[in-house]
Amino acid sequence: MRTFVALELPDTMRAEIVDLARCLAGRVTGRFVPGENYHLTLAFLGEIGEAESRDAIAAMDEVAAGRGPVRLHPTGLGTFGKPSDCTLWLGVEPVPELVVLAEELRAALADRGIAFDGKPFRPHITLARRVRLPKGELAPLAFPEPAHATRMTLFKSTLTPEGAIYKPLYRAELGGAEN
Ligand code: 2AM
Repeated sequence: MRTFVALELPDTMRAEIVDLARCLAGRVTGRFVPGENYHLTLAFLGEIGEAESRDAIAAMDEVAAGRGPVRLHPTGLGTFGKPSDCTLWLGVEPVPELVVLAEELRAALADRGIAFDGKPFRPHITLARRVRLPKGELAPLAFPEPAHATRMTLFKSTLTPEGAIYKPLYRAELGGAEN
């Protein structure tokens, strides 16, 4: 199965990002991600089997133990790829608690021999893919308020012609709710 570990977003922030994406959808063309699929990836594992998923869960539990919620502070829009065909995302400030969480998770996965995409961690929430950006600046937009993530989740990703379907396989709690 195709998997990744990500932070789930608090409901208020998710709703605010849906509003932001709605504004953007009026200004750029692309395949917008449905709100229920928003997440912030910490490690993309790709294809793994049952044994590796058990080890990944153990790594998540080890890293989540004793850790509190992680602050998510949206910083602005960014893109991967060329302006005529890019991925459009909402960037999140790489505060130490978030960067350390990703680093510790990746180290705990590596300790168990689990491979993952080793690209440097750039915290972001993908809003749309196959985006064609207009020339010039996008008009001012309302960005979501900072909030705290309380769940680190192992997701199974099933790719379909209509888009990816994400199913939570395991959730590690990051302390109490503090939104
Ligand atoms: P993206 O949103 O920037 O594409 C599920 O695909 C999640 O894992 C997405 O958040 C995706 O980031 C991320 N991801 C990281 N590395 C990936 C890779 N090599 N292939 C697919 N998705 C990857």
